[in-house]
Amino acid sequence: MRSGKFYLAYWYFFAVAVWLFIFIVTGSPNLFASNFYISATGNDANSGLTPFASWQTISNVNAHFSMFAPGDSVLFKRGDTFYGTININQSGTNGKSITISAYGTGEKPVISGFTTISGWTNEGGGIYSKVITSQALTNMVTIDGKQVGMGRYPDTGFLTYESFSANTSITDTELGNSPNWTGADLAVRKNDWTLDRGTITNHTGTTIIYNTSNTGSTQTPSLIGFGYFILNDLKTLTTYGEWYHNPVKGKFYMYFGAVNPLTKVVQVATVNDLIFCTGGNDYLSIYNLNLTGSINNAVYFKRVYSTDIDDYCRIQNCDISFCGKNGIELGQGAGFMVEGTTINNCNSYGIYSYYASLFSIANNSISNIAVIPGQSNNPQGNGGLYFSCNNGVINYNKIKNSGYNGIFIRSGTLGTSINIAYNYIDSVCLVLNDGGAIYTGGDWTGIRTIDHNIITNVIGHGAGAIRQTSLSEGIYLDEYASHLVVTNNTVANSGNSGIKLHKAHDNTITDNTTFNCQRGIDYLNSSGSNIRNISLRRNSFFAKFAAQYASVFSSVADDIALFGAADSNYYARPIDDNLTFSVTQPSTGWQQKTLATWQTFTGQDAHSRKSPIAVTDVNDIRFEYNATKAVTTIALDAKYICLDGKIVEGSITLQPYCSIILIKYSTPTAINSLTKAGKMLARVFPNPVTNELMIEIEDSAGMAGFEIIDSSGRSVLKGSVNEKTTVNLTNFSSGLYLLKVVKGNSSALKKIIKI
Ligand SMILES: [Ca+2]
Ligand SMILES: [Ca+2]
Repeated sequence: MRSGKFYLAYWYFFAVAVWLFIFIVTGSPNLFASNFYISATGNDANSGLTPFASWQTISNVNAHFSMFAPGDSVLFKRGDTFYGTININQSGTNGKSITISAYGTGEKPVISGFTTISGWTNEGGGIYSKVITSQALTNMVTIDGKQVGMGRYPDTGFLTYESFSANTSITDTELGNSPNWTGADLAVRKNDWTLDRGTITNHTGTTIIYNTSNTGSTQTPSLIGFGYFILNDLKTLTTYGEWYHNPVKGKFYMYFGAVNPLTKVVQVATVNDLIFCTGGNDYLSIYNLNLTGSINNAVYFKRVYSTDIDDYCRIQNCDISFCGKNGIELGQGAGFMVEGTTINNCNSYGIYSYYASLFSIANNSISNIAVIPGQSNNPQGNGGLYFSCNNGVINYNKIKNSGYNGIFIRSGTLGTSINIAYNYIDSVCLVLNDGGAIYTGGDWTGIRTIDHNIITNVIGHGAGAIRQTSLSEGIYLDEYASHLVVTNNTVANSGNSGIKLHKAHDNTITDNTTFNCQRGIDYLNSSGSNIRNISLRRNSFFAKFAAQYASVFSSVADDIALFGAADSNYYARPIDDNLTFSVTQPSTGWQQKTLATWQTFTGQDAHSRKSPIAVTDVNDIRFEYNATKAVTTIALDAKYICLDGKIVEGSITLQPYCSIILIKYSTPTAINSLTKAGKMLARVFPNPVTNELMIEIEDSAGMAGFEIIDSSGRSVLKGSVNEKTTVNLTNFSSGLYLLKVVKGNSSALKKIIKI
């Protein structure tokens, strides 16, 4: 029988081998290919076959697209801007991709769907308008290069509804008849993870009836007290930058107030997608383009039918920005690659795939995704990456500022592997709650590896929700998540947990670090007896503040001791290192436990430890991480102790995608010194001791021996010290002990009080 580890390696190498093959065959030059050139100063009557006979427009490219052959390239001139949608309707072949890219020197060519507004009409009241041509209701507007949200009421925050009827109406006792919002849109928070949007079909008095058929949402509010706001109505335009677009009348409005609109550059996305492909075309390469300003997606491989499969499509070294929906959407396909690409300011996802296999998403920078409430057409979800997938890698990406999840992975069937490693994810769940920087769930048999990711600032926004606290997690193994290997990750500053398992089973969680999270590790079994076979080893769960827990275990059954095997972890809260476990189960209710009582309760964590020392000031705790590919050196302003008891000073080095927690360390005072004839031999700290006793030899050269003798004169522990060592006295009875240290011909004794 093959071990899980072998299995994982096998499939990983398989995936890499296939990728290398794809790269070699599609990356080789095609001697018989044609290049077609397009420049802003070209002429569509030209042949397009040389830079001097270039075409001029995207529409001319589209008119010729069906004549392009495998291996052909469509090249846009660098420094120029082109408006419209490139419609792909041809496939390359294995080794002869059809390429859309750049030629010349300078900045990447811009494929833009933006219309820049000039010649405003003053409508009075600070509102200006402009007749524009747009393919649909726009969902992306910028002022001076910064995205501004659709006009809304109220301008910020949420109103609260006091009752609701199914998925069709809400009643807000503070809402009046005027203005009447019939015909506007309703953005309604229905639960922690849903901000739905629908058209208001009737507004009478305090009640709004709405229709969410356009989003397909069947969600019903879970409780009263959630929030809502109104948008997509001219009457909402009351503050600078708010806009309203009426595509039926072809008119765009913006509120400027006293600001002169001529002093502002306003751009409105008027094109649905910038690169569009449907019907299933393969071997397409998109390189070196700047794609900006779409109502929907910048790059869209559309899946209408299950036969719309776009295989071996690659996007590399592109800059994608200001997408009303997704940066890149792949309906379905194998061999999908997005690398070296920036994706900024999208209202739904950075990259979304309904189904991908053999994919590689690497070295991309994705930021500001779904951060404007109500601007997404998805009632749930949204975020950096969404993949329903088998066999692929998500490596070395940087994801910053996401309205909901950072990376969402679902599926992974038997024999497949999905590797999410070396990503840096910062500031997620800014709009919705109950999500994760890395979120996955489902009882899938393929192996998902989450390795060496750095996650900082998991927010879990409470705006519009009843619950004003975070329910968001660094790494979230939600319902029935199985066969995950979560290893060497760092999660810092999570409003809820660092790592959460909700009814998850058969997972390995090793060598991770959580720092300054409300809950370091969090097991929640909310029904049945679902959490089993979890291996939890060598992790460091570090609570910075006294109100945080190193670990939280709760279950609706008395089965916490059956969750799996746990050992050699650090459960540390040096500001108050006692009741660091929160445990809830039916027979005992909620209890706080110390490491020692946890060990007794579960029989687990025999070699797990608390903080090596206590602190009285959290400012003595220092957390460092390295979210780069290079080893970094960090200068230290003082002497520090690591969780394993190692003392460091001067500087330390951090390996790529690693972190370290340091606690300021003072050399123990004289009351802890062991002396022989007035000469310092060793120090011990702390004394009195609760759990761990540090023995430090004064002259670090050479080995020393130690022995602990109890009050009856019995030797209870012996060991050796090379410079220093930590001795765990957790399981010792309280009372007086004698510590003997022997070095060379010298020995010294010290009374130790165990409390
Ligand atoms: Ca407003
Ligand atoms: Ca109300």
